Amino acid sequence: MGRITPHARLEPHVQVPALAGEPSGSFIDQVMVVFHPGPRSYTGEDLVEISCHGNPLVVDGILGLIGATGLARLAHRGEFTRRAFLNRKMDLLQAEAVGALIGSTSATGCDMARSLLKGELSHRVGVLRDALAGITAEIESTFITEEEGVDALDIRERILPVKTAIDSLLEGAQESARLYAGISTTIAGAPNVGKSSLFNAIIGSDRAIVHHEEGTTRDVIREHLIIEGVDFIFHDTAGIRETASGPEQMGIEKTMEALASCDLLIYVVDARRGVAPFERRWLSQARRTIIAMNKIDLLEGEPVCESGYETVPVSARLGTGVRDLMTAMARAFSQDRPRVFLDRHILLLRKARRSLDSCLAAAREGLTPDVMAMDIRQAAQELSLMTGENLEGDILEQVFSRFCVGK
Ligand SMILES: Nc1nc2c(ncn2[C@@H]2O[C@H](COP(=O)(O)OP(=O)(O)OP(=O)(O)O)[C@@H](O)[C@H]2O)c(=O)[nH]1
Ligand SMILES: [Mg+2]
Repeated sequence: MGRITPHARLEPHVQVPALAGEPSGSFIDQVMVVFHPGPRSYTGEDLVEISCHGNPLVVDGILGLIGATGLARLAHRGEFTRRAFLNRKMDLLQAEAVGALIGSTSATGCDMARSLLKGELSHRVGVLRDALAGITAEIESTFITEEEGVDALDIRERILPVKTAIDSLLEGAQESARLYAGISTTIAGAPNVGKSSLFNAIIGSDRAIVHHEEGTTRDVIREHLIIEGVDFIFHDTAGIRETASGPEQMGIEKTMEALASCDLLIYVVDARRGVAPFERRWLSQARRTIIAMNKIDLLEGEPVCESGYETVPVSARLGTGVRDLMTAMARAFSQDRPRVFLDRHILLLRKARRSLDSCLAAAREGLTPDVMAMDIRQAAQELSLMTGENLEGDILEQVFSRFCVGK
């Protein structure tokens, strides 16, 4: 039977070179092994890690060697992290953070996942849940001792700060899922204003075709760029005009779709002409808009700014103002990163908030503390589900089935 033979005694947490192969002498690879005895391992159980050369055939060979012993099987999706969670090495929020970190395709997304992994949200949610549990315990003890206890006003005073804290966690949560994936940015405007030139100037290469004739760009062109730590996914689009027909019209329809679904619109105008009245309705299509007043090198005098929108004068041809535009873009998205960005967490926080709202409404209607206690208990329960206490198996299934094999 094949074996993995270390060249030295396996000390805990010390990497040792080893030979993976058949005792007869044919070997598969020279590997490194490290033994992590529980509980000081990722899963909390005894764990051996084998590092081999990065060829899938070598990996298959070693897995075959281990499988042939009949002592091991391949892990299921997320099984390592699931075991770590079940062995209390991390709470569910942190386990989900591992999945989010592995799955992130953007620097911002990695940042957000890391803060979740560090346990910042776990700590905050834990404090809020304990506060709510404390209040219900107090209300309930009044029933038993029949003493004069907390009244509705007291409860209201103590619930309000918890609700405010949940409100602040949920602030920006809507946008956070997009931040996690990267800011979808559309460069749009009338034909020939210099959209493709600006796109090229921003990404720093001649990716899109630039031409003095109108209607050059037909298909949406996509590029990814990190600016001051924020990920932007740029789309250069066909010029919008109302009288287009044929393939140009089809290009414009794609632009309109991109406008409505993007997180940021860079609307390019020719500084000599400014924003035409018919263009105002495009400007308001997007969630956020920055106007790039292009071709300032051809302008005599000052550009006319469109009120209500941040406007940056640029010359895509000379590169003037392009850095200012990029800084304005990053600034629009680089405020405090929202801590809550996974749907499951947003949903549970909203439910908890709803229960607290119902509790506050009960206080206003003069209902007794026992009615309020039910709502508070419910809210505490939602927060417990966030960190993974009292979980049903199917929630674990949902969380870990999104992981890849081997984590
Ligand atoms: N002087 C000057 N010319 C520019 C500037 N930006 C673009 N141009 C010129 O304007 C013309 C059109 O540029 P494009 O970048 O193709 O414009 P576009 O908006 O992508 O055009 P369509 O895709 O056809 O809608 C080209 O001849 C560019 O060289 C600028 O800042 N200054
Ligand atoms: Mg173009």
